[in-house]
Amino acid sequence: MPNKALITGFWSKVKVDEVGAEALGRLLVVYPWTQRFFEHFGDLSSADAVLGNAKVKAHGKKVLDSFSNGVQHLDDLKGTFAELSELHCDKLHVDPENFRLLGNVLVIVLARHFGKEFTPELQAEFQKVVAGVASALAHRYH
Ligand code: HEG
Repeated sequence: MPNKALITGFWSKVKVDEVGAEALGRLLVVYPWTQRFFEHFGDLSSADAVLGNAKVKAHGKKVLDSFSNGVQHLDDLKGTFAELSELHCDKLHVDPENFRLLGNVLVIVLARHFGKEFTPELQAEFQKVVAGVASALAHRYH
């Protein structure tokens, strides 16, 4: 179980809209096959297009708001993400490996935004959170 006080204290400083937009944008640029789920979002033809795409920004915020809800429920990630796991598995058919990729991109974006403040200790705790969220979202697939 991650150190809850450390994680929630840090998370209160995270700008969810900015970090969410950048994390989803970078996912789509770094792992271009993830774009297949977002073809209806319009222009994803270059890194600038992806990072400037209003639908990507809005969806990144939506995803990170949901992730924030998980941060508030670290004791029950499975229950918290049960419905979303069904949605991503049964309806969206998102390969669960992508949840792990997004988690790691999120760690990189946090390191970029917080620099030295994102200490190795904080990263260690945070890796547990992203792994827990990815695993909860993947639950329906098992
Ligand atoms: Mg998913 C929709 C959360 C990773 C593809 N995702 C959503 C929604 C939420 C969400 C809250 C809206 C659900 C609704 O409308 O009821 N997603 C979420 C989380 C994470 C995640 C918390 C991981 C931390 N999603 C994820 C990944 C992909 C993906 C990695 C694909 C690479 N999500 C996806 C798609 C939709 C959602 C295609 C529907 C988008 C739309 O058309 O509006």
